[in-house]
Amino acid sequence: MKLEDALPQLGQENLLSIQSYLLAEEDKHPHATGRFTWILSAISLATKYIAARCRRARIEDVLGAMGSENVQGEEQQKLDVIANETLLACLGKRAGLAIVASEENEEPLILSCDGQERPYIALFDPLDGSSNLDTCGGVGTIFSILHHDRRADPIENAVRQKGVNQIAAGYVLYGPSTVLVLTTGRGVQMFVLDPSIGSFLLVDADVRIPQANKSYSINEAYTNSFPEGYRKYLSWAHDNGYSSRYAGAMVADVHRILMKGGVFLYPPTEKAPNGKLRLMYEANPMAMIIEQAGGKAYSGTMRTMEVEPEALHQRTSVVLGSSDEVDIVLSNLA
Ligand code: AHM
Ligand code: MG
Repeated sequence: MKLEDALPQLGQENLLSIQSYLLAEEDKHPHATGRFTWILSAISLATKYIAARCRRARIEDVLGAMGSENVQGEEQQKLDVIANETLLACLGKRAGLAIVASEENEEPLILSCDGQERPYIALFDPLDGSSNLDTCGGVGTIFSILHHDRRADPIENAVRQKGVNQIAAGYVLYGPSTVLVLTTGRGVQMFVLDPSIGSFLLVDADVRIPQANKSYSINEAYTNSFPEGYRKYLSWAHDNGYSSRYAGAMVADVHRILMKGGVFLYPPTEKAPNGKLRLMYEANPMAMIIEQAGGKAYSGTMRTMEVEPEALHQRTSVVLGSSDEVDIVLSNLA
């Protein structure tokens, strides 16, 4: 008898948890120490907790602004702080991590200087698009994992690595369901949180972005302050039957593009001449996911993951999505 024949009631139900998936992957690497799996399991735990807090935010009265600003001079939402502390608490004690860096903290948190036993660095945006929470809109966590370079002096400099050095990247979208999208450099996997059992379950082991879709995602209200090439692209898209969708939270917008195709853009503006989004913990992890799914990701006319970072909180412009759609944008920027 085959296994499938013995499961008439379960049929095709998805019953592979992220933990089982990671352990199975670890098994394929004879020299794996388990530390990497341990770090990703901390992210899974933290984001389950954040999902629960987002869901109860109105009831617990933790919506709205904190009354303080983060390092970027942006107003912090109460849940930005809760999400940040949750990730720091879960990651901060995991063996294997040397440095943790967050959008919400000016300086990276150095967990230990003995790089030997701590080969990894984690960077994250704890709650991207958090102002959406007030209106029950989608928000997310974005993360990037790098190898720790023990030669860096001072040690803080170890975080400044190109996106091509990422060994894993992902995001969690807190929407009608909680979705975790992960890449460890061998394709893109998608998990959905089953709240009734508290596990992220694998629903797609090889996510591919459609090659084209006549859809763009941009804050079009800023059009007059975009560089000419972006205005030219938008005018071309208007004449060619494109539709527009913009949630105002990068995770929600990029997830839609990953699923359905299209292009996400955040160009330079007069207010943010280098772009608004952060290279190291927003643009780079999203670029790795999109490229691993078969799409493209650029900062202006340069591949995002090739940009040499000069600062942890550096900003960048973003053009990412279906390869054909990104090519059309780039042809207008040239
Ligand atoms: P945040 O990290 O402070 O939440 O800001 C990033 C967010 C992205 O999620 C989103 O793509 C962008 O800011 C929206 O900006 P705008 O309101 O200018 O369109
Ligand atoms: Mg953000």
